[in-house]
Amino acid sequence: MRGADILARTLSRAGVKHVFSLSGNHVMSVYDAAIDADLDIVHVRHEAAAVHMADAWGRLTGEPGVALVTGGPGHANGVGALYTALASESPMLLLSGHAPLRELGKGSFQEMRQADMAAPVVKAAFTARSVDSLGEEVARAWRHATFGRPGPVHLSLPVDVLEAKAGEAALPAAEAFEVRSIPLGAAAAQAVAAELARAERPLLLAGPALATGRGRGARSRLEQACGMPVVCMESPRGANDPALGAFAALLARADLVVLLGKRLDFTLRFGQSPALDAGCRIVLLDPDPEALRAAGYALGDPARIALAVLADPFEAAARLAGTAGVVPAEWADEVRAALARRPAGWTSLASAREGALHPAEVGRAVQARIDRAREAVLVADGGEFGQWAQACVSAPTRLINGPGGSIGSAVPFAIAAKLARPQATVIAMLGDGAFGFHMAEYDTAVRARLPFVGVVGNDQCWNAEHQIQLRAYGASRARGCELLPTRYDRVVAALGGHGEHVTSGAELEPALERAAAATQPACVNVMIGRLAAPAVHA
Ligand SMILES: Cc1ncc(C[n+]2csc(CCOP(=O)(O)OP(=O)(O)O)c2C)c(N)n1
Ligand SMILES: [Mg+2]
Repeated sequence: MRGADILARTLSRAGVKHVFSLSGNHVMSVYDAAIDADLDIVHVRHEAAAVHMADAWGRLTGEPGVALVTGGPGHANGVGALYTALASESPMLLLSGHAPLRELGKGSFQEMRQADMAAPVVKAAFTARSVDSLGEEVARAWRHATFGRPGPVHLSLPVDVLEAKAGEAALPAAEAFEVRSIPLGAAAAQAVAAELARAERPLLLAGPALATGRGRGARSRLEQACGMPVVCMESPRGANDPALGAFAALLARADLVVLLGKRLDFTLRFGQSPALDAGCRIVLLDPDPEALRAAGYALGDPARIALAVLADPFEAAARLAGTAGVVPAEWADEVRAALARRPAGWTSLASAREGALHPAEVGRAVQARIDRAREAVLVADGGEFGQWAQACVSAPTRLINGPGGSIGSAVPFAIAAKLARPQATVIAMLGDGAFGFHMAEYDTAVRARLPFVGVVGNDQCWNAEHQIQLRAYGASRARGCELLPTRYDRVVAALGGHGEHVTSGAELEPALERAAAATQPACVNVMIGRLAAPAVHA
């Protein structure tokens, strides 16, 4: 076998069926090997899209998504998108072709220190050293991506390693993909349960890992045990994420906060008052000692740390579900009510302007469509429109940009979601700015026959930044953030998809219906007003 065969068969042994990829000289042997290893290649139009797809796959399935790109510029194009996967704690692999080891230092074609370039945006980055160790190196990358706090791992694949020969013995055994967890010990679980029992107003906060498909089961068991929601925080807006309703006011009143793999970072204002009460005690459960250290440093006052324990968020949630008791019912009701709170006026919000809809109108129509679907995935992306989407629309499965706060990933996310959940209605709501990043991926969706519905909130603007200009510098200096009333629906139609253009409320529902029924990927291009993101107050 060539190294390329070992790689492809190792992935296949790990259970990989699809690889998100953009071709290149360095990896064509892997394309060849993929045929015999029965790996499907989703061939994209930009390497960053392949990384976003692997990210979405990781979040939805809990198994690492795999992106395969070529060396040098292909790798460089992909690296930027790892930022989002790292912040969202998404297990995935970026596999990049690489100049041959025998030519390093001589000026090889596309020679670059690829692992160094990826290092700041991954859990680990390394370069395969030999064909004999390649299988084990891939398995190690696989384990590392899911171990502890999940995240992206990079492995560079030198051409001469991919082309060298080795025997069957170089293939890793099935056990090589088993990931050991960091359990929450019984004594520690009892101690957390005791803290919870003592508290009057406790809160359970989860990081992005528990918001994924893999986290859902453990989370809901813990919710049942405590009689209270586990609050997933996966927005850079922290407690002010409009999807969390009026949660910020409640957080400020808590007397105990249990962080299940949730970082005590800027999203929690480092635990300081007034975001948290100055007397609020903190339980830190985290698989990463560095995160425990940073939390202690951010908090400043060791007396506020009730407990700090090294544990997987998944394991911790599962174990606590068996030990923790029910929290005071009145408080639990308050938590539920705060999360559900939306201003009463929202149900009737409508645009006052001819030819432009209110984002909340769009949200209501999408919610109605999602409610009629047997299974649905919601993707939200962009600035102010993305915030409206998150505030107005909910779905059993949701993918957002995450704490990294990067825009532009929605189209690749939606494509990967349709591949992971073929039966689901996949709807991506995204701003016109965000749409521009990866609109060429509609071509990928057409070729791969992965229909989804992209709903573009077209305000002809990078509105989130325009709103900053209005607030900080005044209307007369709000310049340079305009876009055009572009017919993105026609762009999608030109790529072989289905396009709808919506300029009035009456057109919206029928257009969404046709888009959802289309056999091709669809774009519903909705002209909207330039509204600031919503804020929900207590
Ligand atoms: C990769 C990246 N680049 C830039 C930004 C800054 N940014 C945040 S929101 C936004 C505007 C997005 O415009 P659009 O998608 O049209 O949404 P709108 O705010 O107009 O509703 C920009 C430029 C970012 N968050 N991520
Ligand atoms: Mg916009």
